[in-house]
Amino acid sequence: MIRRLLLVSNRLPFTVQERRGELHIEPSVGGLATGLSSWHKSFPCIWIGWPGITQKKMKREKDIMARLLSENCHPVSISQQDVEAYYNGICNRTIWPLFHYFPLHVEYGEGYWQAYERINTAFANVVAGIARPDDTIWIHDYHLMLLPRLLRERLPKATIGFFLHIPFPAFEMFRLLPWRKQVLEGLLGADLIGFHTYDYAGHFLDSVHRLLGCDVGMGQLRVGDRLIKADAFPMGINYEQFSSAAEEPKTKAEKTRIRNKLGDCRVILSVDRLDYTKGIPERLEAFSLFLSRNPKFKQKVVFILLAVPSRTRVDHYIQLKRDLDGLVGDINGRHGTIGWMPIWYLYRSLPFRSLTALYSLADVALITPLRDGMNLVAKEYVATRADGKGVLILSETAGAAQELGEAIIINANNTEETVRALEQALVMSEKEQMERNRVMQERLRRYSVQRWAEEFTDRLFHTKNLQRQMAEKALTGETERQLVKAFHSSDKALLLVDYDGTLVSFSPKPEQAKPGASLMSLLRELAAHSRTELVIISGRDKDTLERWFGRLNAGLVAEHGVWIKERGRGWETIETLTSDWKEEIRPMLESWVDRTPGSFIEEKGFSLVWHYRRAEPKLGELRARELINNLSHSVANLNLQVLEGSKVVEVKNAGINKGRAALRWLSGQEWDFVLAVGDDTTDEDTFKALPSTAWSVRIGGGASAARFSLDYPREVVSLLAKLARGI
Ligand code: ADQ
Repeated sequence: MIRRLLLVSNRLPFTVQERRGELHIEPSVGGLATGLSSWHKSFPCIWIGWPGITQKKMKREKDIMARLLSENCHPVSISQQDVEAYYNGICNRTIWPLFHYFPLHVEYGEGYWQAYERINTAFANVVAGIARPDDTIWIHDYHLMLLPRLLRERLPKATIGFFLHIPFPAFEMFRLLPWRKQVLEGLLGADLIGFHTYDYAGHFLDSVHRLLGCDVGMGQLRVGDRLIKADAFPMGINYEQFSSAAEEPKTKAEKTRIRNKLGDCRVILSVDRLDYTKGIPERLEAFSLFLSRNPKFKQKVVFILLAVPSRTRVDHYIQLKRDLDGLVGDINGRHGTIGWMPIWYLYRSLPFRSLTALYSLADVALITPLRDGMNLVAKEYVATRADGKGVLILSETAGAAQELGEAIIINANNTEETVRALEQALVMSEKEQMERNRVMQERLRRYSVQRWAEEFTDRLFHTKNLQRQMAEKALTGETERQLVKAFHSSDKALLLVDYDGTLVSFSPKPEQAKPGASLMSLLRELAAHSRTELVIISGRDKDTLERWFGRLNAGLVAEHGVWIKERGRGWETIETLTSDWKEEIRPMLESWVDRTPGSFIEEKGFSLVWHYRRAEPKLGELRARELINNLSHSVANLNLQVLEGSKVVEVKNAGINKGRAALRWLSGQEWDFVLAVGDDTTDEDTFKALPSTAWSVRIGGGASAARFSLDYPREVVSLLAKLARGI
């Protein structure tokens, strides 16, 4: 449950504006604040953001600042110089174009980046100064991607969510950013990272995997001992507000006023911020071609192009404005007649009443961004049409297209397709219009902006709960003391310990993970004790284990149980195993090595292993899946099994596993203390073979039959040292 919410976004829900030398504060129109109005008022909420004026003015205008504070808005001050490098620079000249797949518009500059770090730090200082331990912190958008980490450093236990309102681009695009790792690390300070679509969430996880090498699966990953989730939360709108608007007398009056001006012309409408991502010139070209192809629509249709001024200090926007002015003039000049102007071009923001009046009279909404995180205008149009009429044409590269599949979906770069869509829309029967809209309206009504916010915060708490459960399983403090005490007071103790990933961390090459002198001396201490039996249960081949541990007074299990060596005895194999199957399987593995640079085959006595730790991670995972699939056809006939370890796929005789090998010790004698430690799926067989009183510890996260968990091999070594020290 939310006790108090700290909403952090670049802009506050109030804008400070200068009129005739005086500053006024006004609620920002549209956006998050309006959408969330009813939801975020149901509990204490503080908003942190930039009020839109410079540091100097903020200092001068103390009463404006006091008013903002009385509205629960905490301003972050930004100097004029930083507004340039941060807002007009890195945010709108670097991140915005790159994340919207406009690499040629991108400007990189070290100065921009430094401003980004500075402003994110300024935000962190303000938030950390306000935050209390039970606050929920929800950070919004691309201006603040470093903030989650900066806050995590200051408030390690905080509940932090992050939502990105623009697309997260595919790896090939994202990798172009010089500060790509810092951005990912910044975001990973959050507990939950939300995106509009699954594609964006997938792109993000893909980049985390490839650039930071983190293992990601099922939309989650771990950084240190913290679980982090990334998921899709398609943002909705305040449905009731739009659907009831058309019925309100003021909207109706406005609609009549506009209709009188239009006569009986059909209306095509588009509404956007004036931005090169919105595909406005392409849309106008398509409209022009539509008029040329369909002269019967001349004087019968009007295109109302509503563009809100945006980022007017950035060159590409200045140029776009010039181009549009020219293009609109061209088309009106070419197709217009006295008394009929095909394009009505409004370059301004309209109040809610006028906007919804336009939505409710437009026969067609032509929403064709080249790239858009979501696009709320498309949703607002459908919601406003309580009469069920109207046709939405929407481009597939808007996030909203994934939810509004009943619209006419087009590729905004395909002029022909856009023209055909306009033709189809203008002759579509009312029955079909209503059928399409009904389905979309139902969806939009259910998944409103309130629901979006609830789902996001619920999921954030759920992630926090998972973290807590993981922390409870962690073998620390009191539980660790109990384990050590139980061991020291036992008469007969059995220690079943895996090697790779448990006693030592993974190395790029298997032979590099040789035990060092201090680990060997610790193992010798444990093995030498008369009341304790140490068994190293590994997937390694027996020759390596013999070389490293042959002289230890310990039991050894090689190749996941194919070979067993009890204390003071020689190696024996538990079954009559064959290895002639290798000739059949090896060529398949070799072809996987050829297709996966960095991978290699390891041959053990009774198994073949394909290693892909050194391969490009994404390719490695993909090839591993393919290999397992392919192997499944061959192994059934040959009485073999396929084991998936950590970055390895191993083929071996069926019926062999570490659990079965462990039984050799477990069933042979009475133990009053048993501890098993391991790190991957092959160790789960050991855990499952243990009596319920045994202690079991899995290294790393993930579901496990083990009772406890530790994060790193160094913690296992420290635990074993505590056992050895008291002996
Ligand atoms: P935007 O790029 O601004 O938002 P959009 O989602 O369409 O794009 O939101 C625009 C908002 O401004 C709408 O609520 C709309 O009603 C309003 N608006 C637009 N033109 C207007 C006008 N002339 N007068 C008045 N109001 C107008 C970013 C991302 C989007 C994402 C949103 C929300 O770029 O992809 O959908 O955030 O996450």
